Amino acid sequence: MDFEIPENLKMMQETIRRFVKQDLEPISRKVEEEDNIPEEIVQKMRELGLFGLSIPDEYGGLGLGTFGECLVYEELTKTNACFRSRIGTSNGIGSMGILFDGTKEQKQKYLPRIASGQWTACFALSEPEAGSDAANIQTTAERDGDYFVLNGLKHFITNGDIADVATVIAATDKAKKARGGITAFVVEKNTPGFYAGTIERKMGLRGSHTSELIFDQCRVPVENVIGGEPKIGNGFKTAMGVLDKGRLTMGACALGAAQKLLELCIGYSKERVQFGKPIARFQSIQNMLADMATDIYGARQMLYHAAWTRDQGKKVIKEASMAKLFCTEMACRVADNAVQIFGGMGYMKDFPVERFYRDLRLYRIYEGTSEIQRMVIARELTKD
Ligand code: COS
Repeated sequence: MDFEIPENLKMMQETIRRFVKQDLEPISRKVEEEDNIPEEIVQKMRELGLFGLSIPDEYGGLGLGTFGECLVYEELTKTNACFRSRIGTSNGIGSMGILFDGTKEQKQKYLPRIASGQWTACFALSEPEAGSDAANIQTTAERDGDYFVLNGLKHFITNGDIADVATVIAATDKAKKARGGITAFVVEKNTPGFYAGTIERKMGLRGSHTSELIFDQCRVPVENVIGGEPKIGNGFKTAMGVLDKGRLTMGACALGAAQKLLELCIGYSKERVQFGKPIARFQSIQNMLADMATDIYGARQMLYHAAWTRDQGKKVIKEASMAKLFCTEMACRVADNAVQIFGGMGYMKDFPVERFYRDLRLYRIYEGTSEIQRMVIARELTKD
């Protein structure tokens, strides 16, 4: 077992740490208040290559493996979660379907634009009737000669309102559902009949927009089926493959936030004096700090191992779900303790703890709820 992080990834970690400290942290509150990331910050993200972290270098990305990507996200989520979210769909679920299953032409056309950050990609799976039950997609794609005609409504789509291109999962044969009835498409902004609807109002993750996407007689050429004609009906598997990887990166986001909360709590408990001594000297606070650190330590080992296993080319369906489940549940436990340690201050908007607490709550829901992760793990454990 070699737990040493390779030199190139250590340098990447350092770069992101500096970026977080110098550029992101100072504007974190402003972004929260204005619900918007300034364009100059997005431009810096482009320059750092963040939009193409895991897109291979032949398409202009940095070509990091899953482990490297997790390390970057872990650093990036030590500040406001919206910054990671801005790049996350492009570099992750919005483009991975094209990378894993797309044709050569699709990869050449879309991946360089996405990797450079010139285009933002999003992933359109969720619908009012297809949340956890992802196969129950109601958006239809009916064949009409060399086109498919898409009709339906997607919701909760991260970056939906700003996306230039979307990976869209639609039903091409409702009866067949997950087994041959669902197809993945690449749909470009400005395609007639495709537009963003309401921007949803959320509990947290301000600065990152989540919107509806509407398809109204939207004609998409057959060549935009991800993987082309032979992959018609394969969209459920494309989506699941994308989510397997996405779940690992979600774990990394939760881990980074938890680590930051622990650091804030250690600092605060050593400074905050009550009953004549720093609260860090009270056993009740020490117990909380010890539990937080132990939780984080366990989560990190699990996540790194699962990411590393994926980088060895092995399937990690069960491990990705375990890592997402454990890291996100762990981070919410840590956030709860953090609010407790900060006491009244932890409930105030003047301190970042309150924001972390709200933002982290989403991690147990999106890209598959904790209940879905348990279902996936149990199925993998009991399958023949
Ligand atoms: N990778 C590749 N293929 C997969 C897969 C995976 N992770 N998971 C399932 N499949 C395949 C199955 O092997 C099966 O194909 P075969 O019959 O050829 O073997 C097919 O897909 C259908 O699988 P299954 O019967 O398990 O589908 P279900 O409808 O029961 O649903 C879950 C499976 C619950 C795993 C799926 O609906 C899910 O992940 N839901 C959560 C969706 C989600 O995360 N939403 C969040 C919003 S998206 S950001």
